[in-house]
Formats: sequence, C-alpha cells, structure tokens
Amino acid sequence: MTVEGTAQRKNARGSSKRTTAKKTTPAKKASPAKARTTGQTEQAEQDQLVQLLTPEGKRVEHPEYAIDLSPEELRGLYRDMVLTRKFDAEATTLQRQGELGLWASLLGQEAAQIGSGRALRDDDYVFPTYREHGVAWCRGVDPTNLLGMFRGVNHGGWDPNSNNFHLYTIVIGSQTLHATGYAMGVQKDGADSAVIAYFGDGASSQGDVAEAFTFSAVYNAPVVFFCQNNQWAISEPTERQTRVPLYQRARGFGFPGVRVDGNDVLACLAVTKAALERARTGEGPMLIEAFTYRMGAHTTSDDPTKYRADEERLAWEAKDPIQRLRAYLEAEGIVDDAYLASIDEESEALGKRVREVVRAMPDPDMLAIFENVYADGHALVDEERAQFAAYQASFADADAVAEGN
Ligand SMILES: Cc1ncc(C[n+]2csc(CCOP(=O)(O)OP(=O)(O)O)c2C)c(N)n1
Ligand SMILES: [Mg+2]
Repeated sequence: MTVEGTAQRKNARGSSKRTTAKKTTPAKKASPAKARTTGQTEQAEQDQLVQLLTPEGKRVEHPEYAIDLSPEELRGLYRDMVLTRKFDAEATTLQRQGELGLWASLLGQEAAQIGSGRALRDDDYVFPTYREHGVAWCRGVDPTNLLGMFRGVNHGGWDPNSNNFHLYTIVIGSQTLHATGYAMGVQKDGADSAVIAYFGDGASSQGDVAEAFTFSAVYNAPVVFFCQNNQWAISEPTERQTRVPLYQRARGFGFPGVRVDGNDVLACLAVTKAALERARTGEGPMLIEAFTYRMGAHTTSDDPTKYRADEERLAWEAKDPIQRLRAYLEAEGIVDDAYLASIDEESEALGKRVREVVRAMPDPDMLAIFENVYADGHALVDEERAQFAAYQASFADADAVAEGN
C-alpha cells in the first residue's frame, strides 16, 4: 500500500464514527489519494500480501514462498486454530462472569499466531505481548496457565525457560528490545537457534521498537520481528501509526520486510519459517507484517462500537482464518464429518477444563509479590517484605480483638 493508499483507506472508512470526528487530518489533506476508489485500495493492499490460501479456501502459489504439508499437518493447523479460538472465547466468558479481571482476546488472529508459532523450533525463543495465546498453545504452555495473571493470582503463571516462551509483556514494544538482546546472546553463544518478537501495529510507533530494529540490524542479530497489524491499537487505527505500510519500515533499518496475509495460516507458516531460517544462517533480522484484524474488542474493558463501524468487522469476517482452511480441507477431502465432530468434542472438553481450573485457582500468598525481584535476594526487598508481613499481621491481631480473643 502506498502513501496514497493509506490516505484513501482512511477515506474508505469515512462512514465510521472516528473518521467523521477528525475532519482535517493531514492524511485527508494529502488528497492525491482521493482519485482512488476503495476497490483499488483494497487491490493494492492485496497485491502486496503473500498469500497461499485465498479467503474462499483456494490454494494458490507464491513465487518466493512455497509450502508442502501432509494431510496430518494440515489437520493439525486446523485443530490448533479451533482449540485456540475456543479457549479464547471461554476466557472472555469467564471475565464476563467475574472470574477474570480482564481478558485480551485474539479472535481473528488465530492464523497469524498458529502459522508463525508452528514455524518455530523447540530451541527458538519467543517474546510475546499479552495477546499471543495461540503462540503459547504452539509452545506447549498449558492454556490455563495463561489465566492466572488475568485473574490476579500470579505474575505470569509459567516458567519461561520450560517452553522458551517469555512471560506476557504489557509495556508496549519493550519485548522487542528483550528479544534483540537475547538474540545477541544467542549469537555470542554460537548457537543456531532464532528468536521471535511479537508486537502490534500500535507498538510499531514506540521508540523501543526503533531501537530494537537498529541494534538487531547493526549486530545482525538472529531475530524475527512479527508484527500483527490487526488494524487497531485500542481505538487508534493504523493510519495514526504510519504513512507507509509497516513492513516497509524495515528497509530504512537495513533489513527486509514482508507483508503476509495474516488470516492465511499457510502463508504465515511459510513466511515465518523462511525468516527464521535466514536468522539461523546468519542473515540477520527480518520484519514480518501479518495483515490481519482484531475481530473483538481490544480487551474486555473496551467497547469498539464507540470508534469503528460494524461494516469493517463484517468485511473481515468474510476472510476468517478458520473458515478458509476448513473450506480447503473439505474441498480436498482432507477432513470428514467424523474428524470435524471430534475436534468439536475436544473443544468442548477444553472449555470445561478451563472453567474448572480457573474457578479452583487458589488466592495468592500476598508475600509472593516480593519473590523473584532479584535472583539472589536484596536487603531493601527483605526489609519491605518484613514491613508488609507486619502490616498484614496487624489485621489478624485486630480481628482477634474484635472476636474477643
Ligand atoms: C508503553 C505503553 N504505553 C501505553 C500502553 C497502553 N496500551 C495498552 S495496549 C495499547 C495498544 C497496543 O496496540 P497494538 O500494539 O496495535 O497491539 P494490539 O493491542 O492491537 O494487539 C496501549 C496503548 C502500554 N501498555 N504501554
Ligand atoms: Mg493492533
């Protein structure tokens, strides 16, 4: 998409509440875009996408990215996406029932996450944001472990080194620096594993991300930057983050960028595999922009009807990542009714397990907040722990007095 395309895309969304509220933006003043039609803009966006499976479920080839998967592997991708979506829906429901404080849904981003997640080797290392539930699934992190932090009973819920999957990071963009530093370490160790950092379109505006790009390029670090452009950063559209397509940013830092259809699990898998391979073989970083859509709210605290038009969501529903793979698998006879029913059954069982585990999560030990602050302990933390313990104990004493003991 060109600069003109960016501006036109904004116009194309003119019916939305947010666009009408901001009438004199620079993007609108730069009117060369006005000559373009919505259809042309969509075509321009489409032309740049690496795609191996059309929204209708038709298999297509790409000159640079090929993939040849067995029926079993294809069924596996379908299963991954269905179960991840089910888990995610269950978590949203649990938040609505008051069992979680908050949830950040991945609805619509299953292909980007499962495709890239399944491209990874066990010894690769992942730095996620807070929405990478599908990647966590691919890394073998038990989904129920993702929920503790959102219930407020722990600060993470899994050991990052067990699955080479770092803890969720809420500070936008900061994990790209962690990933770059880690990748530089991998390089110094002489290992051939790769590192992947997930981040969003909004995060791409953070200084941390620019610094990570600079360092990784200059040191040729084995890191893949996987940007899920889900079109929104809470209520801010991508047009507020950039005047060029995000993948083109990489060029200015001296490494390649590619835009992949983020709702096409095959393309996400193929492109991520290629990027990881580059990293492993000393060719340095690469930026992947997975062009996708956040189908739900930013989090359960958000109401997207306040800032985006429903037609936009409906247009993306037609590109649903799970439906397109299912259409392909059915047309090719790779799945039958019995297989699909078995996945539905497994999905129900997962939902039931998630509900039961979450409700049974014990309340945290309040003093646990002082654990893991320093690897070897620290005098100041010890003092604060003792103060807090005494403060807590004062309530127990007061309760005892009130009860006449
Ligand atoms: C440094 C920092 N600034 C602001 C926030 C508040 N915040 C939380 S999520 C978010 C938007 C992120 O959007 P994007 O990077 O596109 O990721 P998405 O939520 O769409 O997956 C913001 C601004 C934060 N967590 N950290
Ligand atoms: Mg976003």
